[in-house]
Amino acid sequence: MFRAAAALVVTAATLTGCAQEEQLYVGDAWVRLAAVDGRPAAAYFTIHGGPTDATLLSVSTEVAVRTELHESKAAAGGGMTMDAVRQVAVPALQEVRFAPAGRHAMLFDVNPAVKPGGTLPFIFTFADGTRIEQTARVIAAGDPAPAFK
Ligand SMILES: [Cu+2]
Repeated sequence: MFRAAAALVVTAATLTGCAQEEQLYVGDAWVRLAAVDGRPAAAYFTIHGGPTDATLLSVSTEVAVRTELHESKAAAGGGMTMDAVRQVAVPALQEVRFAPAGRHAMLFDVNPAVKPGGTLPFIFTFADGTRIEQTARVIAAGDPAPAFK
């Protein structure tokens, strides 16, 4: 009995002392391939701000020739339009979501060997030189967004 209780206390102390969730990191990354070959794919993810403000400069993957940061908006005449953005601010300890109908990374000239069901490695580069690697799940154009957790 006593031993079990002591073990629980140690576990709780370890979790509390772990500062990992306060570091800048990227989670829940996924890619929706285009419905038509040759059209760009889109990558979505959530950036979790660290202890200081950060600025995302680029997202890249070796299977796409070019990647741009985009932001979708409602178009004046109805429908959606998207603009390229040069950088995205990630305030300290805030979540910045890249999600359908909002911000995304657009992947141009994706290697046709990339198929739904796999994963792709991405590198996220920030203005202070930080580079974070994260793997994204790949889904088909018509698939629902994956549920994480
Ligand atoms: Cu786009």
